[in-house]
Amino acid sequence: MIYDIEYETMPREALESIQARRLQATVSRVYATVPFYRNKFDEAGIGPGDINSVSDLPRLPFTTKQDLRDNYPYGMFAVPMDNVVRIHASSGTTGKPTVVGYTNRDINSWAELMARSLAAGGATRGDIVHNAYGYGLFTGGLGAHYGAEKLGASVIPVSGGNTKRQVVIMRDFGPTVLTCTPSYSLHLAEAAEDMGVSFRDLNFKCGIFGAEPWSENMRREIEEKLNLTAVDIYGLSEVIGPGVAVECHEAQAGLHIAEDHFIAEIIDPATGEILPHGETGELVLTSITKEAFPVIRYRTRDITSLNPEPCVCGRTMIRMNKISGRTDDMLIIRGVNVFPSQIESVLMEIEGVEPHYQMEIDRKDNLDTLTIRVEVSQSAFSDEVKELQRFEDRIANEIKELFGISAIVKLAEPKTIARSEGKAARVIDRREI
Ligand code: DLL
Repeated sequence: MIYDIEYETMPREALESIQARRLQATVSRVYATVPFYRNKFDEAGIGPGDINSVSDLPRLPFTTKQDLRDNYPYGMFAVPMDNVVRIHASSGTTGKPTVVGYTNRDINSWAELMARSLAAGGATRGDIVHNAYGYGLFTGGLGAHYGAEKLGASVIPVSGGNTKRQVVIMRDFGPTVLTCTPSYSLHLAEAAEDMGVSFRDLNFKCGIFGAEPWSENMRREIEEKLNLTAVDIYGLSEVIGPGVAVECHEAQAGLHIAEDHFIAEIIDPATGEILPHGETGELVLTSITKEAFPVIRYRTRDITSLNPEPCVCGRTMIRMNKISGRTDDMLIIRGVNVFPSQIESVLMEIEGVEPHYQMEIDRKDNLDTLTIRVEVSQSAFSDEVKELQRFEDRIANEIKELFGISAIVKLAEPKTIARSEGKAARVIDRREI
């Protein structure tokens, strides 16, 4: 079902004129209300009057995570606190958290976007949504919650954690839609199995999974284990939260960006140069409807490409490919660039390997070493040391062949790698550089 048929299937020309008008209004407003933007624009010698169409966007300077940190906590807000009704923040694992605000109208647009996203994933008002995204400062829980209510579905606000209790709820309450991180969905599947509950007997038809990168092979694994259709949802707190882009269940091939609210560009992360459609680079987003916390050309650090091809679902909004990683989680191992998701893809191809793994990077005598700890299924986990050795060698060889990296592969016993309740921690980098 298409939730907002008018906007989601709007002819491109009409969409672009709406974008131009909204962009102009946003630029004028941030210039008038946020000293950071006014200074930046002045420095670049550009004013709101110079922005007349979407093609003028590249004339504006970028905004970075550091800029948001420098204005911690409320310096980037474009409305007085009186008009702010909600505050969220990013986790801040790499420094000060980023604080973001919403007006009443922002909350409403976000709920609309999430209603659209859930509908794109296959949900309708008759559904029961088991929402296991974390509630709190993280945008996942409340974002999906408001969207499910807006859609008219029934939402179970279970949040993350307390996994056994979640399985009981899934069995007894009959939810039909699952919302959580892809890694947590697998944790739920495993817990259910341990408790003798089979997903084949549950009522789930679809899952809307995001907040962390996951490969196509991981999707297959999830669809198989949870017996549902899995779609990818993308977003980030700085821009609004989840709902910036979502896959449609009809095609499951790329995430439609909500272009009536956000304008997307792809740039070369090293030079800042704009790349044409189809080329891979860093996603840059500009919000064009937000009131409390507008962002102009925000560098997301997420790596993807844009696909303007029409989609079978009828939506006209451009698609972005699955995020392959972040500019800051790209591993450079002895000079070779590789994203954790590329290694995940290789692992998931191998029979007997479970979707639970961790990469550890160390530096010994100035040489980087990559150790991949990966779980194998009970049946593949054999006591024969020779067998295990062969299995490890096979994985190491595949990685060597594909990426030219020598990895040390260590098979882990089933259920020994820590499970996550939110975003999975796949990489432990112990190098001190
Ligand atoms: O993760 C918002 C969200 C919640 C999205 C629930 C989807 C579902 P942050 O905590 O600010 O917000 O983290 C944003 O997470 O820049 C990406 O690096 C990563 N990310 C989010 N969605 C995806 C995805 C939420 N579908 C950061 N695929 C982003 C890959 C994702 N990475």
